[in-house]
Amino acid sequence: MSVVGIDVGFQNCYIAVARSGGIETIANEYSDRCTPACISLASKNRTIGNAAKSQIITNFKNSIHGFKKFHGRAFDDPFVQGEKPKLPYSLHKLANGSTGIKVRYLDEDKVFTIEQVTGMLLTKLKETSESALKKPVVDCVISVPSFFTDSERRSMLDATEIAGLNCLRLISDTTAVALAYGIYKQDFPSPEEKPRNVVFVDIGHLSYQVSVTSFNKGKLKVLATAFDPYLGGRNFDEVLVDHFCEEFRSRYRLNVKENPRALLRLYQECEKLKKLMSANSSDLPLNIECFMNDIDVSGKLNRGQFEDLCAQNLMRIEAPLKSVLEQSKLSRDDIYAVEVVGGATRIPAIKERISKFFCKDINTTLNADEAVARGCALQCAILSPAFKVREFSITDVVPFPITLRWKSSTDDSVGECEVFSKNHAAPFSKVITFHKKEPFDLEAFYNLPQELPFPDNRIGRFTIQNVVPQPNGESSKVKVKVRVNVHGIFSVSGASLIEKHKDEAEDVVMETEPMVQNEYSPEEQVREWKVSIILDPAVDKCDPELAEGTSAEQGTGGNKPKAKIKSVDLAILSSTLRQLDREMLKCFVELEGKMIVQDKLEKERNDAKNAVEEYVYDFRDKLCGAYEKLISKDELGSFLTRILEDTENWLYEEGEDQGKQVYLDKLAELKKFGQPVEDRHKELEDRPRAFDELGKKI
Ligand code: ATP
Ligand code: K
Ligand code: MG
Repeated sequence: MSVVGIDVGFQNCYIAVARSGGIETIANEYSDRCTPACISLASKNRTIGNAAKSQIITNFKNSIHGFKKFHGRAFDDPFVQGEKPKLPYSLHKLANGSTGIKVRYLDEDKVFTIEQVTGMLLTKLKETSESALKKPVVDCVISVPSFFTDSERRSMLDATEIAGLNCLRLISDTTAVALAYGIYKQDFPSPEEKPRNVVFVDIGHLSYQVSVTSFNKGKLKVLATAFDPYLGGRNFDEVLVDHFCEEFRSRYRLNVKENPRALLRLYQECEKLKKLMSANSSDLPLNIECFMNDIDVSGKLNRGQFEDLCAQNLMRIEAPLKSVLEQSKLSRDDIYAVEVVGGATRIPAIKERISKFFCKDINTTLNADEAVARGCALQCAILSPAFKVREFSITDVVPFPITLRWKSSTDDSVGECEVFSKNHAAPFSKVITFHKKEPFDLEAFYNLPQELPFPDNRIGRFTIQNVVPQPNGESSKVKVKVRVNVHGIFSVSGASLIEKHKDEAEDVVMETEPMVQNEYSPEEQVREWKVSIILDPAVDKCDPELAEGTSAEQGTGGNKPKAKIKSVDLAILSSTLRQLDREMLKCFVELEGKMIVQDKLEKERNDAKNAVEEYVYDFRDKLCGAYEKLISKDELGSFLTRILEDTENWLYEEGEDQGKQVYLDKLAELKKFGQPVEDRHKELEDRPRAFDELGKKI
């Protein structure tokens, strides 16, 4: 079983794996531990990661980047519409209203769903981990922003499935960081002591996340999270880009924003400048040659000016910090440490703001780029039966309160109940009891839409099927289990109808239970509902079914006399927001497989072509060197002109774009001439060596 953690960033992805020595962040084929979240499509293949990033400008219409936030979103979503004009590639409205991406691939116009695009990225990350671990990788833990809603999380899980991964848990970025921070620490307060509270801040390219987490020995509990989903390094790049666009307009009369290539180049240069400014406060130059209309442009800026330009962005640093303190009801004195990660926290003005807010120095104990991936790998190791990890329990929070709504069976009234409050522990299950005579619908939604960074507050509709009245015509008791699972996704995970037997009618178990007054009963016209049992004490068990099963016993059992009741499981029909059709998902899995094969074949074809080219160059070098004395003038002439030169010309013309076998044949043909010369050379080489060895023996 593989133990792999993946940080899928808006800009940068990192992979950490567990090996015998512990958790390690791994490098890709470019010896880079960062793989850019970038995919470039072309007429013969796809390139993903570093190679794709280098094509952002040359193949700008078909190089996809900055797509993480399209997960689970409608095409008409205001964020998607806001991004659209800024993107060099095209977005496309899919039949189900979701956001698709339109590119030219294999010489055809193709539309990919966002799950497919992230699936491609994950395929690459999977391959990178497989070559590091030298075995197949399936199981993994993947990070998502803490503020991702259900439809975003589900969409992310679908992407992992397309890539052939089995995601054991979607974990919040800041929770992964908390785990990476806490698991090795030995000096936490014991369970009965006051916990140690640590604030974690992660500012990436798109988003800003904060959590406050309490630690005791062997456990962490997230107390609250806060965020600015649209504040990250990118906003600072944008300020610089706008500044220089203005400057170049007045100085050079250039309209940069109308030229996608130039704009992309300016973005890249501004990002470089921004990074340089984190380490230097003096004037720094920005120079781009042949920028537009053959004009070279230049400019300069210093950190002070940069900070003035970014004042609006910097002002947004405080709100989430204030929010976590308020939510957790902690004061600044209760905070033991403030740990920052994420690339954008390297901006000195950001660090200053955070430090000033907490009236304390901030810590950079963790690797700013790799902490999330490491936390994911640690979570994967904890969940893996194959790995021994120190006992460590992780309790996360529900970021947005969740409410269920249903229609009364007797009149037009509507019942509502907040089943998970804000910052409720997660994963978690609860049982709610209804009195019903027929199948009914439960509608789940986020009840504080103003807190959501997502414009649609629906979660889904769950129909409890096969509900029938009791034999005497009365309502049946229906127990419905609701759950926020390990991925932070809400579901109605089970329902059962409690059958009372006639002769035991008086022996009603619920009457002896203290919870009876809390039950929802349409007959009484009270909009009361009951969250009767708290389940799931084993919060980080990997098998959610098991965790539920065991704790359900606890709840209904207790020390009360067992009633003679029979419970019948009921089927549930769920339909969730922007749910990807399962048949469609199967097709996408297949398609991804085909594209992987296509990429592999194209790579082999290219390798075969390169081998011909290399043979030509290598042989020519040797003919003028080591082989010179081995062949006659005539032979040399025919080699140089007839064979090598002809082949080289062929490679530029007819041989430019051939199948793999053609190149293999070409190479074999070349070798037929070359091999005898090589053999002669080898023989000559070996002769003195043989003498030497003979000499040694004597
Ligand atoms: P997100 O977490 O929002 O999904 P991400 O995880 O891809 O995004 P990170 O890799 O944490 O983002 O950070 C990338 C951002 O950090 C970029 O905007 C990058 O320019 C910025 N950054 C990296 N190094 C520095 C630096 N030295 N100074 C300023 N900014 C930096
Ligand atoms: K990252
Ligand atoms: Mg990140």
